[in-house]
Amino acid sequence: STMNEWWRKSVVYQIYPKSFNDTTGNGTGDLNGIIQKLDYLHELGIDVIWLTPVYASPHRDNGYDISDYFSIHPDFGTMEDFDRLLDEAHARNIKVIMDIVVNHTSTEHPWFQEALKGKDNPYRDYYIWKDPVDGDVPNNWQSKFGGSAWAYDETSGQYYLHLFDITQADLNWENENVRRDVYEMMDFWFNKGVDGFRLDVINLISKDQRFPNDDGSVAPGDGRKFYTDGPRVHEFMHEMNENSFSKYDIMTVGEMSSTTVDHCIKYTNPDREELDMVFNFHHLKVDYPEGEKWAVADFDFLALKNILFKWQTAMHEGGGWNALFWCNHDQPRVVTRFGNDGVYHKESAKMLATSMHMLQGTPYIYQGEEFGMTDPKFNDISSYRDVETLNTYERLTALGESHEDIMEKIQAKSRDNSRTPVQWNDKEKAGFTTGTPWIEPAPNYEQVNAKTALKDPNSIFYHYQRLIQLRKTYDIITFGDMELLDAEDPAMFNYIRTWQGETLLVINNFYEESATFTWPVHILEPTNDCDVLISNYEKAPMPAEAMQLRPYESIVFHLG
Ligand code: TEU
Repeated sequence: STMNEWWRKSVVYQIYPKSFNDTTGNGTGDLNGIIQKLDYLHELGIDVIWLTPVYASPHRDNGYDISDYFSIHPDFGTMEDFDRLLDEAHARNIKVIMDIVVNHTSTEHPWFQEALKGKDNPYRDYYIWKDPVDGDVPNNWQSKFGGSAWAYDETSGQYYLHLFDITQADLNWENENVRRDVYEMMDFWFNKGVDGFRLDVINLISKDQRFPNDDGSVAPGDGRKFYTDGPRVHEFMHEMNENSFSKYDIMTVGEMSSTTVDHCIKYTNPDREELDMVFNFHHLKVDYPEGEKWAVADFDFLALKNILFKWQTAMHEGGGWNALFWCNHDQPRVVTRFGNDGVYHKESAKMLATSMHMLQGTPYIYQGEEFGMTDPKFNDISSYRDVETLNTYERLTALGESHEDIMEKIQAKSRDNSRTPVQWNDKEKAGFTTGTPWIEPAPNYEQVNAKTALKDPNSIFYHYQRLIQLRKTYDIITFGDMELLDAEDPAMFNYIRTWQGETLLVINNFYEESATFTWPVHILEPTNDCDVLISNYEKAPMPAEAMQLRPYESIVFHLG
């Protein structure tokens, strides 16, 4: 049936290879570095690893600008290294999914190089070219990385579209040759034994062919209204599924920086044969005041919990499936952003893990999250590497903002927050490299590292290990209904899962201040045969009508 696929009970570990583990001393992580850590990942208990792009690329956007879909970037290793990684992972019953970027290619891709040769080149229409309008850009769309989404090509006197960096030219999905080439490329990787794809910004591939101006009715700089969930997006996803995915026992997850729950039900309801699950990011925009990412603001907890709850119930009712995550290579570290990376580092990291992993969906753990890596809070712009961050520094400087204000925003929101080297131990460069790392480790690597975590039975690592085990043991976590409790409470994220007479009561205090949990006696009695599946203090409190929760206290009671 459509509820027993392996990926519904899997936990996925996201690897950003550039920052994972370097075995050559060139300062960037590589595929052999991942092979070296497969036993560690097996110990954690994860089922799937997701590699962000390792293809040939000029690395203007760290590999999300692909110049050859069929080769491995030499910094990461060779195709033989990749094949060995696949074999070594499969030998440990770990599946491997790749990141695929088919909304755009690097402008160094041969297709784009051909397209530049002229309007009559057969590859010209692989991309989106428009004549100037009144001697200027074709419309007012803005690139996600700042500036116009149109770049001028002197030779042909036309503009090409780039929703991201100027070196990331959007593919023209109206062109069936593009679609055919993409599906054949996917088959190449599936035939090598790859177990699935994470599809980058896949809900942007269908553009409204009228290319209307953005009328400003959506969050500034996001522009999602005109190029998010476009007119033919579901047609293309179904065609991709029919031409490629459906032939293999694989999993697919679509990345949708912004979208709607109705579209996500359509993307993931199995009857539609499109994707298996989707990432959406609305819960990760609750500290974007008026939709503005580049601002320093407390997060809106009520919005956070109600967005998570809305996606849980709507997708459950609609037959959709969520990817569950707090962070990835584009987001700040969750324990700094939504928890406490100081005194209550351990308790808050465990609370955040439990609050996400007890939901319905497939959980994703981002490298280093499993032992509580934090934002690096670098003080100088020279420590940052990300193109979006560097563009933002320039843009805000030009707007006259002070260096201090800009650095505060960058410390809070830069994508480099999650791209510093994984902290393996307390040695030089956190055990990531013997050379000069492409980006410095966070200053706290002597205290926060995998080696220390493995030696501490109360570490965040073993909390994640147990959460992963619980998902395998208790079907209620995968299949159960979800009911939010205390919806208006300003500090607790409490919910109930029910399934075939079993009940999970999940209680999370999101803050340092003590909170009073009132037992939902209308649903179940606070009896002593409620066992505690997992908690984040030495001793969990006994069930009682009113329970005083400690800072960041998190408890999962099981009944039935
Ligand atoms: O990111 C999708 C995206 O919309 C980004 O703007 C992301 O949501 C934003 O940076 C969060 O602040 C994907 C990849 O994950 C990202 O690394 C790439 O830069 C981007 O697509 C372009 O390929």
